[in-house]
Parts: sequence; C-alpha cells; structure tokens
Amino acid sequence: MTKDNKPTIFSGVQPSGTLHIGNYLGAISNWVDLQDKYNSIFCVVDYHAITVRQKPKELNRNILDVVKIYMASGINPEKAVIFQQSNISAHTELAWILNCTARMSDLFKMTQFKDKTKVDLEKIIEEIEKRTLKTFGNSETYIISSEVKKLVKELSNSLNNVRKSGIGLFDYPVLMASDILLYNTDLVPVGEDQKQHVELARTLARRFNSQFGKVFRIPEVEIRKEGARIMGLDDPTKKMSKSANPANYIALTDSPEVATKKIMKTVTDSGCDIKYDKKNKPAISNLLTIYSLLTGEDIKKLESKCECECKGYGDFKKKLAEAVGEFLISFQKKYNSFGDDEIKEILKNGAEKVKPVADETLRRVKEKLGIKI
Ligand code: AQP
Repeated sequence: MTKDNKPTIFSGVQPSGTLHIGNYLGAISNWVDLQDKYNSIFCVVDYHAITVRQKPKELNRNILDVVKIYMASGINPEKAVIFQQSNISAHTELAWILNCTARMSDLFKMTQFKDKTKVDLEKIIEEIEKRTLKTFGNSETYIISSEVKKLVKELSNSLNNVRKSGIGLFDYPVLMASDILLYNTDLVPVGEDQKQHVELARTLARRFNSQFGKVFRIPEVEIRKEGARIMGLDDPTKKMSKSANPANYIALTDSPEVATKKIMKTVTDSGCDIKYDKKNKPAISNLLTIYSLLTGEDIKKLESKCECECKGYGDFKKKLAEAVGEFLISFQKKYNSFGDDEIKEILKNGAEKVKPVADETLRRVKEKLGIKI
C-alpha cells in the first residue's frame, strides 16, 4: 500500500514493434480501467525489446510511440506514472541478484522461450522416457528403438537451438520479475501469455524471502475475462503478436483501409453461422471477441444481430471492419495529438517518481544479502 492507502499495480509493454489491438484489449485498456483505484506504474520495457535484435533508430522511435499509445488509450500521467525501464538501473541490478536465485529449470519451462526458440527439452525427455518405459515396463533395460533414435535427434537439434539462442531471450522473465518486485507491486495486469512470467516473479520472490528474510511483496496476476488472448487473424490457433507477419495483427496505427483489408482476408472456420464457439469455431470466436470489446456490445447480442443482418462471414467481416475503422480513427486522432517533447517530459518525470522506490527496494535486498557495507 502507498501513503494514500492504494494498492500498487505495475505493468509494461516492450517497444519491439507496432502495438496491436491484442496489446490494447488484453492489457492496456485494462490498465485504464484500473488507474483510478490503484497506485499505477506503467513502464516501457525497452531492455526486454533488445532480447531480439532491434534497429537502433526504430527502437528509439518505438519507445516514444509506446508512450503515445498509453496516452491515446487513456492512461493519464497525472494519475499514473509512466517511465522507461532503462532509465532506472535498479531493474538490471536486481535482475542479476535474482538470477542467482533462479534455476535453469524455472526458465526452460517458460512458454515464450519455447515458442521463440522452438525448444521444449522437457517434453522431448518426457517422450523418450515414456516410450522406453512403454516398451519395457519397469525394466531397467533400455533399448534404443528407431522411435527413440528420432527423439534423440530432436533433442540434439533443440540443443543446437539453445546454443544459438541469446541469453537475454532465455533470461528475460527474471528481468520481468525484477521489474515487478522493485515496486512492492500488489497486482500485475497482463494478457494471458504473461501469466507464467508473473508466476515466476512470485516464485523468485518467495525463494528470496525464505532464503534471506522478507523483502518482496508477493504480487497477484490480473487477467481480463474476455480479450486476455486475442488470436492472430491469419491463424486463430496462435496469439496475435507484434513480431509476427503484419497479416497476423491489426496495428493500432493501421489506417482503416489497411485494417479492412486484413479483416476481409482473415481465416474463417467451416460452416457459415456466426456463433461463439472457441473450440470448433476459433476464427469467428476471435473476431466476435474483438467486435464485442471494441463496441461494448455483448457477444450473445452480436450473434443474434448478425444472424438477422448478415449473410454469412463476408457481411460479418464488413461490419466488424466498420467498427474497427471507427475505433482506429478516434484512437489515432488522440495518438497524433502528442508531440515528442511532451512524451520525453512525461518519461523524465516518471523516472524521478519511481527511482526512490526502486532504490529503496534494492537497498533492502543488498542489506539482506550482506553486501551493503
Ligand atoms: N494477443 C494478445 N492478446 C491479449 N494480450 C496480449 N498481449 C500481447 N499479445 C496479446 C499483452 O500485451 C502486453 C504487452 O506485451 P509485450 O509487448 O510485453 O510482449 P508480448 O506479450 O510478447 O506481446 P507481443 O505482441 O507478442 O510481442 P512480441 O511479438 O514482441 O513478443 C502484455 O500484457 C501481454 O500479455
């Protein structure tokens, strides 16, 4: 709790590309709803973005643009603190300390690492064990069957991918734990893909507290009921992602014309009824979720409205494109109203506000570790 008795929320976005409606619906719009009730801290996590190669000029631009997106979404810098991660050196210092508490096994479990490197060592090892045991029961004898040979080959390929992967990509959940834990965070509002990383922050906080004495508050994760995982337009089995092909996402800076083209080209399910059914109709369910969250209309009502007014998917997509276009026009009007100097000033003020809190947490951590002289 802060002096005004409000619990603290912390969250952030990486300036790793063009932000999309998934980032907005899954995370940022939720922050807007929470900023009055909480002591709110929103970060531009630029050190996370460099876990994959970025062009320096683009990265510089993206950092400012992420803040513009926060503001256009309705984050009010009078109510919430907005700052740039790399301006507060306590983030990387604490990350190093937490690295000494984290285990390789904690990080190999992280889905984002598995997705980005195509490495799932534990699954392959589990398969090898399952197949050898299936053949021989509980016998201690292991014979290398051709199936197992194939898995061993897969394991060896995965290890090659691990060798090539940047250490930052593997380790960034620890940096994220540090981001969260520095500010005595009570709640971390994120999209569903980040849930596992918040769980790691909890694990590391508990581990540190029990080894050295209590410093960290154990944060809770906050995930929206609807919109927590907006799926890709080109593939509704994968989440919308800013590092994917542009056909995968609607960027918050796409013109209505570009967004319309993308929507009209979205993958559709078999059959032609407009029904929300995540399992059997993942594409239309995703589009209905986007439609509902952008217009505030209930999904059930949208289904019956579309049944009366739409002749199949084509009509439905046109209606959705209109709604998305309206949203983008109003969003971009606000987005374009902010100048770079104003944004830089907001980041500077934000860093000044959070620095004392981060430094104090780090001081307590160093004291517990025995390195404070
Ligand atoms: N598809 C999504 N649906 C709902 N929420 C999402 N978020 C991301 N994608 C979706 C949420 O947006 C916040 C900021 O995400 P991030 O920029 O820190 O990184 P990310 O989760 O890795 O997002 P991307 O778009 O997929 O980026 P890249 O491609 O660079 O990795 C988070 O709260 C996230 O959950």
